[in-house]
Amino acid sequence: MNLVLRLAAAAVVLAPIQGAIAQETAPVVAEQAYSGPVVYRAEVITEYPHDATAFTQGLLWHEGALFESTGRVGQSVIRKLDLETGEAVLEMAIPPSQFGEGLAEWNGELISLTWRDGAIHRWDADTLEPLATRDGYPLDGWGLTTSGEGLVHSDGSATLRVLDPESYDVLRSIEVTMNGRPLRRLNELEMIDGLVYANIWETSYIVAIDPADGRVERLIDLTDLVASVPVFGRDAVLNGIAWDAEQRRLFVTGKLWPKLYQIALVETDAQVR
Ligand SMILES: [Ca+2]
Repeated sequence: MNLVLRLAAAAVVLAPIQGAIAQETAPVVAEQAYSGPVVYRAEVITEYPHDATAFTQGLLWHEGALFESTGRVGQSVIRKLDLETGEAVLEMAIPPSQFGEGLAEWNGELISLTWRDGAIHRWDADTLEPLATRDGYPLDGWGLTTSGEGLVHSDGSATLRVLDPESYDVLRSIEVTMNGRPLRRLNELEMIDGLVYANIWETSYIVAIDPADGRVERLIDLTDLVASVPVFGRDAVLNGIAWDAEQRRLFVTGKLWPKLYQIALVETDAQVR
């Protein structure tokens, strides 16, 4: 086992995240001084309804409302949600042949990715009217958020890319590492207080990455929350992070989850090895 969460005296193996760690790298010796991420657990503050048919790919908070993008061919939409009811206030479909992915806001426009269709769509954030589409984007689209530099894009690998928000040119790449090892499967993203938070696909973990050097500074263990969600099937994974910067509220949900949660992060003594 190359990744162990040491919680008090007990050692707990974080098996689900091991697939995200590149296998070619050597395990870190457990006796070394700890330099890994600070581990947090999540405390649920409030739970809200969420459309259990929504294959959530992108989630963000903008001007007092929640916005979501969903995936699956023929079912992919961009929607503005009422937080209290989970109902869509506005909804627009992306072309039915395309598989929707991540969502970000930039200067009053929403920008949405597609998985392997090469299309990046722009939408008016007030009306969700489609504004423009760029075809031919060469990479997988997974997650998207914004930083002061531009867009931050994930493609399921351990590499984040900062994109020019107009041309989508890659301005720079960020190689993400945890304890010195590449961390793959970076999925839905959210910029919070200078760190890029990322869902790790098919795990119960969110990490917070320093965009300057790619180092994982925080690991949020949502195992208990995920276990409490009444969902079935391997696709119904934790995915979706939104940050209300004004009220400092952190929201998470998952694909096909019937609930969306406002959570608080509680620091623990656990360590990731
Ligand atoms: Ca997000």
